[in-house]
Amino acid sequence: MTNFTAQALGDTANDGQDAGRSRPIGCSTEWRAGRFRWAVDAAAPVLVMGIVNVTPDSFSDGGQHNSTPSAVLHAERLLAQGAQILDIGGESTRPGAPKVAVQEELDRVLPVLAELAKRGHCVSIDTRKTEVMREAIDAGAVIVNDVTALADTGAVALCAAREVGVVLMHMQGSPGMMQAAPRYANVVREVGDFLVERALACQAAGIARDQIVLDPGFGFGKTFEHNVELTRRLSELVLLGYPVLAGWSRKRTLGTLTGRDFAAERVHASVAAALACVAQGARIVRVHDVAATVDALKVWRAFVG
Ligand code: HH2
Repeated sequence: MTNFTAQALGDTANDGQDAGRSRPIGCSTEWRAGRFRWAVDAAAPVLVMGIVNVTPDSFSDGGQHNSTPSAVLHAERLLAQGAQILDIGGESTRPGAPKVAVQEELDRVLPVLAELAKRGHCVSIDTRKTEVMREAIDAGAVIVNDVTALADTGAVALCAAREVGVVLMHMQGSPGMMQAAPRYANVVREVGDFLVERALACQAAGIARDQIVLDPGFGFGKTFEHNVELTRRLSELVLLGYPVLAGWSRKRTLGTLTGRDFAAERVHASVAAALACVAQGARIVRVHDVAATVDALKVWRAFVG
């Protein structure tokens, strides 16, 4: 068991106790007094965040939904399959992915996001850029999902002022170089410490605790061994007391484990990975294959918890 920073465990309140239970605990999204919250709720099912990449080059679905009508159709399909949140992204973060200019990213995501928000869906924006966050929130996004944990100038202040939910993810390095030579003395401890520091910085800037979700960032500046270790010990991050999001969908480590070179062939592996995380208390899973994941979670819930 890793000992995270003293601050981390000092204020986990009831969340920490819940998270320590042996059975998975759900989480829901809600708007209360005009504000979005992650409502941690023992009775709620695990949330499924469906991935909508409006990009030409995402590692598993690049180019499949990069026109507004096809992305909206895809999103509606994911909702029909049981997704509760739609995560809209306009810039690939795969290893070595090129940077996308702000305007280009906005042109990709805004029409899709605005249409889905107009239809009343719970929409999250997957971006690293404060400018994109701002316009996305104006267009109706209620969650900011950032693989850099709101590192961009003004991002924390913006999310605090606009009272959106945030997903703070850990990444070592940046997508261009992150897989070059990731190194950790103790990967679980370092990821946990980073996430708690970011969560506390967000809280100090005015983001409410119940708007914060943590994510270890599988595949982001981590070797195969780091990813396996983090997954096997995810319950230690759950004990930090914030809802944890697991984003294993179709990633390369799953290909290594199964011998599947093509990302689209990693559906079964992704479902198994999602369940391994849920078994340890993850409350949100970010997935491409919503139907398969939802079926698995229904069976899991009936048989396990
Ligand atoms: N993974 C990806 C992108 N965004 N966000 C969070 N919170 N957690 C993740 O694990 C995560 C993420 C990479 O997956 P994908 O969006 O399918 O690929 P790409 O970045 O190539 O578009």
